[in-house]
Amino acid sequence: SSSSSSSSTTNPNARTIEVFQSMCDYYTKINDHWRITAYRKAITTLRQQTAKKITTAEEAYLLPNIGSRIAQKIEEICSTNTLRRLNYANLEPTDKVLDLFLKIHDVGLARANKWISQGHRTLDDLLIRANLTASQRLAIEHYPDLTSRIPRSEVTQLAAFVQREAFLLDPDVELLVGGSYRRGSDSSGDVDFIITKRGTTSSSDLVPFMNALISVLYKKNFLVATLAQSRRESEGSKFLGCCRLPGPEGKWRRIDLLLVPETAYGAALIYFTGNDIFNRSLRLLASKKGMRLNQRGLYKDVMRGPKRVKVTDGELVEGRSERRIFEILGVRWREPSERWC
Ligand code: DCP
Ligand code: MG
Ligand code: MN
Repeated sequence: SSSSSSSSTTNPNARTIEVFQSMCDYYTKINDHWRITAYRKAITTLRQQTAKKITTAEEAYLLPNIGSRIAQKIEEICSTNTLRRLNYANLEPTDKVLDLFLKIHDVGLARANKWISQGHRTLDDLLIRANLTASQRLAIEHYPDLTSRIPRSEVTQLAAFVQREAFLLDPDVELLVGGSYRRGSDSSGDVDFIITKRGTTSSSDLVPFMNALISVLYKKNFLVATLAQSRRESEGSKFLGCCRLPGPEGKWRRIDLLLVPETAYGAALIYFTGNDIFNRSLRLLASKKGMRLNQRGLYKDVMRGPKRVKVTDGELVEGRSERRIFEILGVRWREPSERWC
């Protein structure tokens, strides 16, 4: 998702950004493009206000890309620490149910509306009466855990646990946490591991390692669920599941393991560092230059038909190096912390 909270450099507007992000997540789920854009632009502006907390509508309105309605919301957040609109009690009854269902991991608008049309109104309704996949059932049973964000310090601990076990299996394998964590976020929706090893040319080279890692992490009671898994090269080899820190306090957290050959590491780093908007703009830029960027590499001589529809794949120009991809695209290097959109 696009979720992210404040930057770890503790921006004085962190709370406002966090509330706006929740609004953004909600509007993303219900496909309200106009509001998504408005909140995203406001978040970008607030991120740049690193020296000053914006507290009044007047000063907010003077900033770029902030209209009068958003400006009023900034003031409301600063005086009440929240937004009435965000408060569960102020949503329309049908909105409340929709909001509840949309927060279930991997549930979109179509699925949520279908459940509502079938008469379901609560999580218990779903657990008792709806036809659920195993993953949906797990996501609902662990709803409070899986819908709360993971503090940065906990992501660091979760990462250390995985990295330790990985090192014991194969010290040459590299595991890096991408996603919002690599962008410096104070909290994350999940933990995104990008896994590679020197000398690999296909993600299937890493599948035996991943299988061994998953098995040992289950044995240590760190992994608690598998939501999806793919070992095929075409879809990218990955594992999506849930994990928890040892001890009674350990909450269920979403974890993604992505296997990447060294030959595609740079392109994969760009993709899995995000954010999604930043990725979209880099891809569009590549396409305007007659190239194509995806999580495997930057390609040239891509044949395109009408409406930029790709006809041929083209030839790989660069996959290994993140920096080289930026250079070839002709864009200045952006540190992960500068890739918020
Ligand atoms: N990504 C993308 N397009 C998507 C989904 C993901 O480009 N539709 C990329 C960019 C994301 C990265 O994958 O940054 C990881 O996806 P996440 O959903 O885990 O998003 P983040 O890590 O950025 O945020 P969160 O803190 O919510 O996990
Ligand atoms: Mg993530
Ligand atoms: Mn993820």
